[in-house]
Amino acid sequence: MKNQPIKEVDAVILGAGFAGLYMLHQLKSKGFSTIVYETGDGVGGVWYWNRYPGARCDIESIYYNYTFSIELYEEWTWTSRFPEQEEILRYLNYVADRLKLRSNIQFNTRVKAAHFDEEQHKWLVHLNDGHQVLAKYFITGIGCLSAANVPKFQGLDQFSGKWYHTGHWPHEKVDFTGKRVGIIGTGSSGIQAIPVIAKEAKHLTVFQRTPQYTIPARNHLYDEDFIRETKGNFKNLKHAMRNSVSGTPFAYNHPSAIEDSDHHRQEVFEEAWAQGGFAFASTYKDLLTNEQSNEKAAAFIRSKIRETVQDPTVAEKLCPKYMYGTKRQVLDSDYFETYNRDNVLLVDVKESPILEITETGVQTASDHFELDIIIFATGYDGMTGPLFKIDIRGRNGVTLKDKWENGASVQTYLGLATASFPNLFMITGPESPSVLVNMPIAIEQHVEWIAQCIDYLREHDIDVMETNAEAEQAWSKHCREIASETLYVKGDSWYTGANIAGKPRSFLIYLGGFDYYTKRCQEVAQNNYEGFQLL
Ligand code: N01
Repeated sequence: MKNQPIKEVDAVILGAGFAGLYMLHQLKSKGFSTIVYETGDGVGGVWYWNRYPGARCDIESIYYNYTFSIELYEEWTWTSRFPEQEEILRYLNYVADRLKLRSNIQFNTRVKAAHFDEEQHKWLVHLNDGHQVLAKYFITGIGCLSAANVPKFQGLDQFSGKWYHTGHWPHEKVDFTGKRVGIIGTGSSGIQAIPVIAKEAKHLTVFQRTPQYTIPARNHLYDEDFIRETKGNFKNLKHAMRNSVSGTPFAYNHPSAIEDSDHHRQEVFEEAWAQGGFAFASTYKDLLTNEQSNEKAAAFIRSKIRETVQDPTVAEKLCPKYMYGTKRQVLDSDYFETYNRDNVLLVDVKESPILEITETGVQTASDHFELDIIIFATGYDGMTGPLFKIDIRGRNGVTLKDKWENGASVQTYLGLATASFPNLFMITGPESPSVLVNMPIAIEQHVEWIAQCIDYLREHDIDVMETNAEAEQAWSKHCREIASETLYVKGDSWYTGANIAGKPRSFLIYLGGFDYYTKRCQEVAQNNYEGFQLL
């Protein structure tokens, strides 16, 4: 491959999900030569990979889509409140076709490495097929949850049945009929899959390490009137979402759970429980800042679990004892009800850990479970994981992984850029609001900022843009200070990296509010990109 001419473009984008597609559209519209590299054989990103049974979104569909184009919003009609993966994937395919994006996407291609060439001021991007591409701008749109975590259980290679990770689900249907299935993990993915698989499998064993606070999604079909009204209200909706704390048009309803009366608080929680979705998380502003308020929410959910699950011993095992919301809020459809089925068994692997995978199943400290299929719903190496999978090197050949000390000292400016890595932009990178905001809205804000910035660089004939060490130190400090006032940092979750053995603990989500964050990014741009050196 060494003698092949190196292709050159203005921008290389990684990933053809929500982020990569819109970034491509923006840069194409502005006349930049751009190529997207995508590992999968289709568009969709997280919605391409996550095809497991029951996969659906936990943000309501009418908010979980692009808002940059009224035409796209009006032409597409969602069928239900929380659509299944297949429908969201169809939506992203529709967008790719409607905006004629496919010709700039190279599928089945993994970017192995990207090295900044200090002489040319360009990124040399290495592909898995041996080709190299030179790009002025290197933009990552690889999401925060794309590095699957399959725990290193001893013996997995000797298992004679089939095993799957939820984030790498096969395209063809996995048939559970007559099968003994085991599922490890009870996060969002496991909790969505469990009720669906239980209905099909002969027997389902759920290996739970930590129980979850999950709220009924209460999915339902939309009717025509609702859709008409929503589309008619597009401008207001877009304004509300883009100027909100969380990228959805919701605000917190009440200031403090602990200061409310017992009677009223119960009414508020009951109403939110009946409403389903993220209404519960928005009941009181202090659920994630005050431990006593938090415990009120936690106790309410535990009472619902005890009401639903018939066997009191099983119900107790399903009751979380840590602080509500410090792991991501899960939405479910008949999750706790599933434990009332005769063909479902809950195994507490904190009490009796998994020792190994055997040829025929799972061996815990106390029992052996015979299985035909094992499903790993064991989550992801979040936030830094997707970036560290690629050999990204900035100035002096230093890798991102080394600069950030394997995740122990991540520093970014606005979650968009990091010092010594010129002309690198991260869409929803560490220390941006990312996963605690409605992702398509967070993505739109980043993409528009990056596109406008690249346009500015062209207009002003600027070759290199690089954040200052002082600017990123200040931003990272600001992120940490805000996070330290919340209960998030006390939780063991993928938010804090605690789910991955040996991963340094850090909380890399900006919690100052999406609205404030957007204004800050706008100010930086208006002040000729203060905090960046423009050379
Ligand atoms: O992953 P998770 P996920 N032995 O990390 C357990 C988004 N998402 O794929 O809690 C035994 O939440 C682990 O146990 P513990 C959403 O943001 C959204 O479910 O670490 N168990 C946990 O129970 C979500 O938060 C949607 O003790 C092990 C589970 O595996 C994020 O993706 C749908 C283990 C992993 O849960 C990740 O969700 C799906 C081990 N060695 C995902 N290692 C929607 O939009 C891990 N576990 C609805």
